[in-house]
Amino acid sequence: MAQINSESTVLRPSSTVHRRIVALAGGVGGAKFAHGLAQILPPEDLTVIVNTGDDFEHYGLYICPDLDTVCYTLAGLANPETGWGRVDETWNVIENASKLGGPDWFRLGDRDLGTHLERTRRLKEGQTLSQITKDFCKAWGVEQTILPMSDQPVRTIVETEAGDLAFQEYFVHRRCEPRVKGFRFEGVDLAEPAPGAREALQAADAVILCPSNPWVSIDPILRVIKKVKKPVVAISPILGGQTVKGPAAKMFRELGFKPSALAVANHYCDLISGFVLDKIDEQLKGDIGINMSTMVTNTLMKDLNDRSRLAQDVLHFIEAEL
Ligand code: FO1
Repeated sequence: MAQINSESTVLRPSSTVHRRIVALAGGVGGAKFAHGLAQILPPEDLTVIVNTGDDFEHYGLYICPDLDTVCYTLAGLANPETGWGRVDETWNVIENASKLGGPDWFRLGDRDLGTHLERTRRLKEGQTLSQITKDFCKAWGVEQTILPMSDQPVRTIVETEAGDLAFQEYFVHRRCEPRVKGFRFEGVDLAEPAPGAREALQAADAVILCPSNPWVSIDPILRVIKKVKKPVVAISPILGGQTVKGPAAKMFRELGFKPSALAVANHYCDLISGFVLDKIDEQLKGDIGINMSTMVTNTLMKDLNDRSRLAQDVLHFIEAEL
């Protein structure tokens, strides 16, 4: 077990199995698990490919919520209360803009705004999102490879009974309230995996689908990278029929599936050879596909120790079963 001293100082365990891992991630759950992996694996053995379907332009700035959530979390800079945005944040800019009539439904903190300003400036200069992310990671001391799924824009559109909504409009502005009918990922057919993603997948011993929303965090990445020829393990983001955070369970229900770890396993059944579910769902183990190995463990990540313990469990499962 890793010994964790503080948010950013973690002693790696000495007796850990080392494997080259590519993790696909989006949202806060994905970032927390990726952080757990980062405590266990040598930095050169971990590549995180991050969903960019949630990206959008706001106040003329290019915002990449999932990419920033993963980077801030691995850098020890994430806001521990929300999981997104920056720790020790202040809100002067958004509050002043709001007093002048600007929108304040998407909370951009002062420190976070520095990231969006500099990213937007560089994109306008012609730099790619993956180059910018690499430079930002270096500045933040993130040694792992963090890749946007693509340098080309892909936009998740949530098809709802209230009409088609851009992802952040649905997720933050409308608080996931409209009933979901489906999803589409605009631009996905033209999007190439970011430079380095194919190579990382080729070199990987296994690919891990983090406990992120299958519909809007993992599916867009899978659509961009298309084929995965390595063993794939998924961790259920649904425990006891619910998500810790976010609308995944509601989405399953509205699309006609009873939300459960089993529904998640079925969602990925053509792709995965291993599935990790929470102890609370142990009774579902027998119903999960016969072509799949399963592991039951505690998947709740309440603190930093939970993240590295879960990552360690998943790496041992990969070693033993795949
Ligand atoms: N989520 C919210 O629920 N409300 C917000 O105001 C909000 C602001 C925000 C700003 C920067 C950022 O990187 C993320 C932010 N998020 C906010 C989270 C974001 O909408 C979601 O985490 C993802 O897009 C879903 O994976």
